[in-house]
Amino acid sequence: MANKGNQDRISDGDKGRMAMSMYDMNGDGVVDKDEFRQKTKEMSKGAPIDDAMLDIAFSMNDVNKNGVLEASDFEAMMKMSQAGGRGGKADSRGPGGPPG
Ligand SMILES: [Ca+2]
Ligand SMILES: [Ca+2]
Repeated sequence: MANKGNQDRISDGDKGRMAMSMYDMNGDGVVDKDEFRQKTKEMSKGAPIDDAMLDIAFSMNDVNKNGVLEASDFEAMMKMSQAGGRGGKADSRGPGGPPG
């Protein structure tokens, strides 16, 4: 592959797909709530996670609200978090969210 000197040039779409495929356990191209739960619990290494909290996280990630997470959902999430955490112009938004 020819990617000399531009290793950082991964498009948002690619990042979205990569993030999605991390959660997509059965490889059907979408992440359903079950996969999301399983993967999140797996990554939390035994830390207790409320199913209710997972539901909230899932619906937050499901940007287009069709009940499953697709690459485009992850892409949209990434764009949102980039827009918020880009250092520089501080908005009058207060410091982050509440802890927990
Ligand atoms: Ca899947
Ligand atoms: Ca979706």
